[in-house]
Amino acid sequence: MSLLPIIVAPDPRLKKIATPVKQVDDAVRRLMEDMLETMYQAPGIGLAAPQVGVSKRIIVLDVSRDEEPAAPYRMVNPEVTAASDDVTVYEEGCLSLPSHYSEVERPSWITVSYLDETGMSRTLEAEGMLATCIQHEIDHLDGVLFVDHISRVKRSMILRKLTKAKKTGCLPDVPSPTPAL
Ligand code: GNR
Ligand code: NI
Repeated sequence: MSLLPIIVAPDPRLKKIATPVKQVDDAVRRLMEDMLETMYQAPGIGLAAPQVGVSKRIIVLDVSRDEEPAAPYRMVNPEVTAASDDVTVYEEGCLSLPSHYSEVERPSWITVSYLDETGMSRTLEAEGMLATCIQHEIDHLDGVLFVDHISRVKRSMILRKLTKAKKTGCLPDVPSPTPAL
């Protein structure tokens, strides 16, 4: 297992629409294990492949509390198939927007379909923090960050501060992969 560098916004790699996975193979399973290790170490409650520079529709999450047993989810090609009309507001954070938090309104419960790590099709009904986190992670697969759900003024302020932090070397610079010749 290995830790993967997490990309911090603003970065064009966080704005791309990720590609569906064709086969849940060993490479996909290994990536999900590395993503879980990276997420737990951060620490975070979710992580999407585009955040580690992989433009594929893969997310991992674990919203269990510290005193509870670990409850990792590994989801390939996740899709929200139903969502409640009623909404809840959570104070959201994002590993790609370090040190910034904002209240975001999302459907209170959702039904999500996905492939698990064996390639088996599954359906999950989620509410509370789990529902919020799944929606936050699927947003990443569509190039959407939580700041895209808040006012333009707040969004610009957060992105400007992150740009400045990167320029002053206060945030790691994750190198783009060398293009293949
Ligand atoms: O660690 C995280 N916490 C969090 C809190 C509220 C709503 C969503 C999240 S997800 C975030 C990790 C992350 O950036 N996942 O993409
Ligand atoms: Ni995030």
